[in-house]
Amino acid sequence: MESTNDPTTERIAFRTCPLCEAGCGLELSIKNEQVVRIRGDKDDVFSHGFVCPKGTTLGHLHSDPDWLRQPHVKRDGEFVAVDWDEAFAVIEAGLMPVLAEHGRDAAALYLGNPGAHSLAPLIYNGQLIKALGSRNRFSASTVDQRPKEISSAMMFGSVAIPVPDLDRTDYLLMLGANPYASNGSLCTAPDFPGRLEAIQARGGKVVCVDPRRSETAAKADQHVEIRPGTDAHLLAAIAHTLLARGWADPSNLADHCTGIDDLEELFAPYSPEAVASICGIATEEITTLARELAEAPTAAVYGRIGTCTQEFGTLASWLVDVVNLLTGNLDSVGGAMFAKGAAGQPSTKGAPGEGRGFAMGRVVSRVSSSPESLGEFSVAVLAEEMETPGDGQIRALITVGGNPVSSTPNSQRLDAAIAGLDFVVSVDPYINETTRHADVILPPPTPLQKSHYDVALLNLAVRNVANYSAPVFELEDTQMSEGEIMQRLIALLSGQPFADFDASELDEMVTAAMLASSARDPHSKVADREPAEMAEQLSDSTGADRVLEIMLRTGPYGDGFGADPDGLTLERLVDEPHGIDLGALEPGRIPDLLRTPSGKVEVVPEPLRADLARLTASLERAWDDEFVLIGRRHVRSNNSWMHNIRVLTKGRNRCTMQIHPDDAQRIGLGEGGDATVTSRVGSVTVAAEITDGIRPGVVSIPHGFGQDMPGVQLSIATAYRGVNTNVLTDETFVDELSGNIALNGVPVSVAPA
Ligand SMILES: Nc1nc2c(c(=O)[nH]1)N[C@H]1C(S)=C(S)[C@@H](COP(=O)(O)OP(=O)(O)OC[C@H]3O[C@@H](n4cnc5c(=O)[nH]c(N)nc54)[C@H](O)[C@@H]3O)O[C@H]1N2
Ligand SMILES: Nc1nc2c(c(=O)[nH]1)N[C@H]1C(S)=C(S)[C@@H](COP(=O)(O)OP(=O)(O)OC[C@H]3O[C@@H](n4cnc5c(=O)[nH]c(N)nc54)[C@H](O)[C@@H]3O)O[C@H]1N2
Ligand code: SF4
Ligand SMILES: [Mo]
Repeated sequence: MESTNDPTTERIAFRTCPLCEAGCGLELSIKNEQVVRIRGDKDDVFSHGFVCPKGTTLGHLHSDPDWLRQPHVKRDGEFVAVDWDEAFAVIEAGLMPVLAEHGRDAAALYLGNPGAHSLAPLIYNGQLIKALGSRNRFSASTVDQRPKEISSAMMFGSVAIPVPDLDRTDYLLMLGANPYASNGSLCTAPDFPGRLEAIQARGGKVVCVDPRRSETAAKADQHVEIRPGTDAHLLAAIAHTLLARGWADPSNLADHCTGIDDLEELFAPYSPEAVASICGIATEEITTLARELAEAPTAAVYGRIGTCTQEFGTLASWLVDVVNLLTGNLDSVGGAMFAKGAAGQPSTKGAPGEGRGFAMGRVVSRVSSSPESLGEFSVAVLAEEMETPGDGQIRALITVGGNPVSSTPNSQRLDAAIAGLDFVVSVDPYINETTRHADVILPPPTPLQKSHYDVALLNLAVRNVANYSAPVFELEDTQMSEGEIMQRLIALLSGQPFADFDASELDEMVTAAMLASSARDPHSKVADREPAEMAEQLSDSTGADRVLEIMLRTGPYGDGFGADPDGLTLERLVDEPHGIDLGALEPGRIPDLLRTPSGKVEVVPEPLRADLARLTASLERAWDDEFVLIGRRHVRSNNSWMHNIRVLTKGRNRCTMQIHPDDAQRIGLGEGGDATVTSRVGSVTVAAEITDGIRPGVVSIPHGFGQDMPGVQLSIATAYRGVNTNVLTDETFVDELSGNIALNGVPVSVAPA
């Protein structure tokens, strides 16, 4: 950052955009402490100047009058602004007695999506979980990527998710992803659209499997208009074809795999003929996809939200990697590869090529025995755990950057359940659908007031890069850093007397613990070193930055506290505001990255073998729902929380129900006419958008709208015409193996309102 003391002189600052997974570099022009312009940072080592409409609005977000700048507590049903000491005192007085009387499980924690994009939650959520000590932990992951995490962890032993090698592949088969709108997910690739066009420009092919002609499908070389929820069938048929025709060649990994030989028999029932009418895809088209994947010099299959948030989500996620393996493209240049982030990558810790593997369902939920995975229960059971009396009933809720009332299924039920709780705390900047129920809201500073490093997303990137951003603006007097908010919450939950809170003492404790644990790890580059000697070498970083510094220095590119003087440090990153390029993804990460007990890729994990029976049974199903509901995203939205930015919401209504002309005509629905959509759990009335860009029998409504609930204080968002599609999604319609919600393929009826 160029600094000047005269605020009227324009200054330039660089930072990573935290809004979506692309992590674009931004160049901000600032005058009089206001953002006057944001554009893409053309020198960013990864995004090279790309920016989307959302990224340019960070200044608007920063100055949004509805973004809370100090804590709020509810008094007589109204929110009033208070200072931080008072806010924490109210939490102490309101929450701690609930825990004392009913036990720690009486409080639930819900961690939302911005926690994957914000350094403090990334660093402190784990400690918050420990300090709370409740089994009732939930997150947005079970309305998102949990199936992929599970299938990867079962195959590779830790949550190491392969990403398509976009910049080198010759053939990309993408299912249930629309990066022209989303800018990519579980695949960090700024300017994802440009990278797709580059595949085409170098003579490669892009195939998009989607029930809608999404922006991505429209640009692809081929659009496969699949029936929602049948990606696992399609992929199993592709695997079947590769094996039956002798096109499979997994020889690059054969020595490191166990179970490959079982695949042919397992997929025997899935001939293209057997699945064609289920998927709504011609037999020859399926065979051709298999042949093209096998013949392409390099090819990658990539599945995203449409393949996860559906009935067979874990199977579909697993099959993506099975097909990549069978075509010889797993862990291979141009195929599906593993990123090696500079910090926070589980597969670079511990002994290479061995581990304890992955287990789930170690505990089950109290009311309906839903299995835990990665330490959490599915949000499917959040409402019932609040409603059902008895030992272990949830009576209090802590949300950190989450809006479950908008984002999770059967919203109206969860809304009512949260309204009945004894105490709610939200670490959140807005008074929205969920936080309107809070007794205390602890608002974090705006993105431009925080430091940033993508601990999670850079481990899913199509290049190895590291990029740190310093805060652009200082905190106002009434604000507290998100890290300190979380540290104070952690201290309070740990029973530390409030007056004794000392952030620097906490930093020392965390530092000592981290350094000691690295020194104890015989595979770490600081094995057997003296923690105190390393601590002396630390910069003056504090809080989350301090933790990041240790992660970077002990990480795969780190300086190891002097062991490798050319290695990465936080200070080096601070000096490179455009980021540091650490090179293209490396092939041959297997077997070292494996953490399975066998030391091999578990090609057919037992739970997936068992779940295949469910898929096989579905081959006999009628598949004749009148209508099924799916979602979609628009480039100007960001889940439920960016509709308060006027420049993003102006223009045409984007919260419409897309429906095919034949369907609209049959039920007597005109363009723009109101349609009533009804599912098992709820009903909404929404404007129809008639388009032949959607499969007959399918309707699509985007999520994240409907901010007009009483008590919401989002002046622009509440005025927007829109409905909450999660009033329709159904908490009992899940991917059974993972418990992940099937947000797509929900049976609904549609009629003119
Ligand atoms: N602009 C914008 N960007 C975002 C977000 C946002 O809200 N707005 N959210 C961010 C988040 S949290 C995430 S997780 C990512 C998600 O990123 P993506 O996975 O790219 O999500 P979508 O853009 O919703 O695209 C999903 C596509 O799947 C299709 N689909 C639905 N059901 C099925 C099915 O059964 N099978 C197949 N094959 N396709 C199906 C839909 O029609 C849609 O086109 O986006 C991130 N980026
Ligand atoms: N029907 C349907 N539903 C869906 C989806 C879908 O495709 N279809 N997609 C699902 C997906 S992929 C996801 S990830 C979830 C998202 O689910 P959630 O994470 O529950 O919801 P978000 O809309 O992302 O809300 C984020 C919350 O964080 C707050 N916030 C914003 N920035 C910050 C910050 O810096 N710090 C803190 N502490 N808080 C902040 C916002 O005010 C908001 O309350 O939604 C899911 N819901
Ligand atoms: S694509 Fe994502 S990261 Fe890039 S500018 Fe847009 S919102 Fe920000
Ligand atoms: Mo997500």
